[in-house]
Amino acid sequence: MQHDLLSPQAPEMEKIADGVFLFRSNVDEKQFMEQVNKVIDEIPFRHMITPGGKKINVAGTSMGKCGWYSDRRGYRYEMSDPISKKPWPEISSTISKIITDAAAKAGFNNFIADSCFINCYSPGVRLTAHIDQDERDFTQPIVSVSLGVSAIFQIFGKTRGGKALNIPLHSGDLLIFGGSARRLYHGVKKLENTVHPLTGDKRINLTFRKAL
Ligand SMILES: O=C(O)CCC(=O)C(=O)O
Repeated sequence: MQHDLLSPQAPEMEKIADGVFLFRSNVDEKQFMEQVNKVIDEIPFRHMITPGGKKINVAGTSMGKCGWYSDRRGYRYEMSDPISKKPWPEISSTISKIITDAAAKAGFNNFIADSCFINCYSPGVRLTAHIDQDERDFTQPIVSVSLGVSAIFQIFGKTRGGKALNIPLHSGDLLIFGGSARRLYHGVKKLENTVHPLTGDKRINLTFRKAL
């Protein structure tokens, strides 16, 4: 169903599928972008490599107690940046509360993210279908915030192929997937070559997780 965001009937949260909840235009984009800028001043976006030696086309960095990392040694969470040896910048208490409150509205009480991976997509870049499975507790949801250029987020099933549920994500949208959707394959379609006032030709995505 289409909702007019300006009408009083526009829901704050929409259940898209089992375990998948969307909050349209939910966050203050500038506030989140300021947090991203603080992080990249400390630990800039970088293209990691897969354990098999392939470059990951989406550039990334992290904030929180631990950060997701990939190199020849494998996919894992690291307590500090293996290259600069710096601890990952903190998730501010204001942002942490916004994420915890949104998760609670979707039925995931007491979600406290200890890690946030920040993805930076350039035009033409896509995120191949994958499952987030380096975290310890899969009962904890994933909370994802989009900034800048819009993209199509895709949720597949328990296997990589097949028909996807396509969810257009715009700047300021907050998406939660947990419960029965937590371990489904998901990815992002190729980013269009267009610009957004907040990020230029880039899309930034913040993925909040409880990893430890
Ligand atoms: O960019 C997105 O919307 C999703 C990111 C994602 O799936 C991930 O970082 O695992």
